[in-house]
This record gives sequence, structure tokens and C-alpha cells, in this order.
Amino acid sequence: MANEFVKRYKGNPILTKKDVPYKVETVHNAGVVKYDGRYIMLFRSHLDTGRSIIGKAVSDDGFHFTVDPQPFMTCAKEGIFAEYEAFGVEDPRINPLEGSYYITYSAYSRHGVRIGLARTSDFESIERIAFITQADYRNTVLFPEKIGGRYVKLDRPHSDISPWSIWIAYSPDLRHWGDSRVVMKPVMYHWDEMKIGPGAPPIRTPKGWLNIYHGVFPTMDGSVYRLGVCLHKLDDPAVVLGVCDRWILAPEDPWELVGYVHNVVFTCAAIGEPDGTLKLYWGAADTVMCVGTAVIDELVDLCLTDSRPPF
Ligand code: BMA
Repeated sequence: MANEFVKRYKGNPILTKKDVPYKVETVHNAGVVKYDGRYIMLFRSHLDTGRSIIGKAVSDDGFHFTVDPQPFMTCAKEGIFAEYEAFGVEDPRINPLEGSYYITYSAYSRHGVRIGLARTSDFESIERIAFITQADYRNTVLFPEKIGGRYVKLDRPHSDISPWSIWIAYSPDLRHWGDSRVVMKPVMYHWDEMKIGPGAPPIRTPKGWLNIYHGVFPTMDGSVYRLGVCLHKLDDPAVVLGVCDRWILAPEDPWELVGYVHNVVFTCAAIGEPDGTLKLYWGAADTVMCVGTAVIDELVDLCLTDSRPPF
């Protein structure tokens, strides 16, 4: 019997390529945020070239979304952004910070994959700011406030000599980042043994920052992507207070098991609600979008009571 930390919405999948008014092959790995009383979703779609663009959808309840007639973000046409986004833009996270919404996205090119930072304040126009990593990095999330006077991000550099892990870094201005160090690593022969990466932007709770991350396990039938939770110390998020030993979500529904990439649940967004629940959004099999709900306190307790060390 599957664990029940995340209750799947009965109407899953909530968004598929059939809901998109322009031609795409997939709808997945979306950032979501509450803006002006509505839910805004920025979702990734593969084109039939195999490269990705980002679309926008809007919802009143967080479950039923309507897609804009045109894509929201395609690869830049000029300058440094064109050079480093030539193969597409992927997996946006929407990070609310100081009244703006910062979008961290994976930019692909012949130089590898790196993280772009863009800003919007109205979800109509978007301003690209900078690349905030070198290659090869993916999965960057920003904390929603300055901590100790600095901006803070989590991300996932690639390494050939160590399983891919979650790192932290700090910045005075969101452009220049340093003081980086590793905060959490995969555990051998565990559900996340191959690699881990930040998922949703961290959620503030009284006991710490809740980080919903993805972990990957290699099998003879390809890799399985699942989701887990850990908790970072509020005033020093480099300290991981606990990592839940078990996953909280694994591929189970038919559209999670089979699709563009089989056996994938992958998150870029979770939204804390006033009633103490959260809405967790995930891309299923890199093909469709799904949502579920969880109780924030239960996830926090899992990190603290059923935990393994971060290393
Ligand atoms: C990762 C990324 C994600 C994707 C996942 C499963 O490496 O490419 O965008 O969802 O693989 O294919």
C-alpha cells in the first residue's frame, strides 16, 4: 500500500497538451504561485523538435487551469541569453521575493545547462536578469526572503565523482553568488541514491524551511523519479535539521508510470495555503501536470521524526 502523505487530486491530470491552444507534445514541470487571488502556472512543453518552451495557465482554485493563447517564454533571440538558451528553456520555478516574482529556469545550449534568472511583476512581461550559475547546473530555487542580510539559493551542480547533491549559495544582489557548500547528499542503495535536486521553492514553517526535493534511483528499466522532504534551519538554511527517510510521492498513476519519460514525478512548485495544507504540483512522466494536497505539519514532522542524516 502506498504511503498517503500526499493526497492525489481525483481530477488528475489537471493539464495536458490537449488544453494548450498551440502545438506542443508535453505539459510538465511547472512553477506555480498565487498572484492577485489566482493561481498562475508556468509550465514546460516539449515542441516536436524535442526542445522546450514555457507556457502560462491561470486558475481560480488551483485545480482547473486555462492556458494563454501564446507561449509565455521561448528562447531569447539575441545577446548572451540567445547564446545560452539556444536549445530551450525548461523547468521554471516561480520564486516570490520582495514583491516580485523571480523565475529560475534551466537554459540549454551547446555549452551545457545553466540557470537563468528572470523577473516579472505582472506575469505579462518578463525581464531576463542574469545567468546565476555556470554549466552544468539545474534545479535552482530561491528562499522567499533574505536570510542574514543575503539572498539564498539551493541548486544542483553536476559531478562525475560524487552523486549529484543539493548545494547552497548566497548573494548580496541576486547576480553574484558565493560561499557555496553542499548541504545534502544521496544515500547509497536508498530511493534517492543516484541524485537529488531541489524541487519547490522552500516554504517557511515555524520549525524550519520545508524543502520538497526529487530523488532518483537507477534500475535496469531506467531511472525512477520520486519526491522527498527535508527541513532547513530558519536562520541558517545550510543546516539541514532532518531528511525524511521515506519518499512522499512515487509514480503510481498510469500517467506517472508511462509517458515521454516513464516513472517520473517531478516538482517545481508547492503552495502553502492559510488552512495549513499545501498544494503540491508535479509533472508526471514528463507528459502531463498533476496536483495533490498535503498537511504541512505532517511533512515537517516526517523530516524530524523519521529522519536520516543529510550526508
Ligand atoms: C531530469 C530533468 C527533468 C525531467 C527528469 C525526468 O534530468 O530533465 O526536467 O523531468 O529528468 O526526465
